Amino acid sequence: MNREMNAKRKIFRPVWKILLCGLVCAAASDNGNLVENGGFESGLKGWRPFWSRQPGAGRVVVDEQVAHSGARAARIEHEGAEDWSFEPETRVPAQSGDIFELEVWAKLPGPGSVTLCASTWDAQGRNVSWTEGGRTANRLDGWTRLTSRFMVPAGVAQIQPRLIGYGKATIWVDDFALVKLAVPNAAKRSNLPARLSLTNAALAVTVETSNATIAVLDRRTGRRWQQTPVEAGVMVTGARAAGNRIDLDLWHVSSGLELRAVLELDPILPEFTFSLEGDGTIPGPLRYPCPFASALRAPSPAPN
Ligand SMILES: [Ca+2]
Repeated sequence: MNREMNAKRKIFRPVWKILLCGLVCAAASDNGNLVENGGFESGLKGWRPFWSRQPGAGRVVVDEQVAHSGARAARIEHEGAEDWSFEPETRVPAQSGDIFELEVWAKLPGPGSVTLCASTWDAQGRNVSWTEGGRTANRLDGWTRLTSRFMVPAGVAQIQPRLIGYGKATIWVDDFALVKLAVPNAAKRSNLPARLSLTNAALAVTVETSNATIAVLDRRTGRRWQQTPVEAGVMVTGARAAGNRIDLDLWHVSSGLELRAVLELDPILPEFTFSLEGDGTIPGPLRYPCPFASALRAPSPAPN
């Protein structure tokens, strides 16, 4: 194993400490719902036709016996083994940094899954993501509220809320909502430095506060590793450097949680640790810290 590889392995020894317990999550209100007829009281008006990967393998009907609120809900019946999609006609202009919350009440007493999410589209009308902010549920015996909150990534000009799922299922849905949220004061990031760096004899580690990514320069070889901000879902709201550590205040968009991160660079060795903690529960996997995309192109480590 050459020296560079040895050094690289040592660089990527981050320590992920995540402490999350109990959280109160803000709810989308009826005010500002951008989806017309999200409660299906006007039947399927304003909703696109049901789509199934296997043509003819499913449908949506208006159920007048089972409703979460009002007199009607939509019942999705899917007999196929693959995926399906059901979405309102709503497509909303959006820009990077906008925050949206999706909400639906669903009942899924049998097999199958349902995912609340949005597809995102660039200014040329090309798809960017099919499952932004995806929140997936299986087996919901009673009416259950599902929510998803996401921050619009760079390069997105429009969002399209949707429900998708996989497999044979009968799912009741009602009170679907899409709300654009005000960015909280804590996330407005006044007086935030653009970047903070730590340096020792071997490494220079830089945090970009605009997208919460980390870049690492090996000062001995000139090699640089850069994280890619893939659906990080966090916003830096505070950043401070002192001694050999950087403290970050982070806002986790989908949960509303405030997280704290500490990056510490060893005084001598080509190593740093990254710790992350917060109090609360999060609705899905935490996709942070971001991946070091450039490391994917590095040669494979030698077998042990
Ligand atoms: Ca209803």
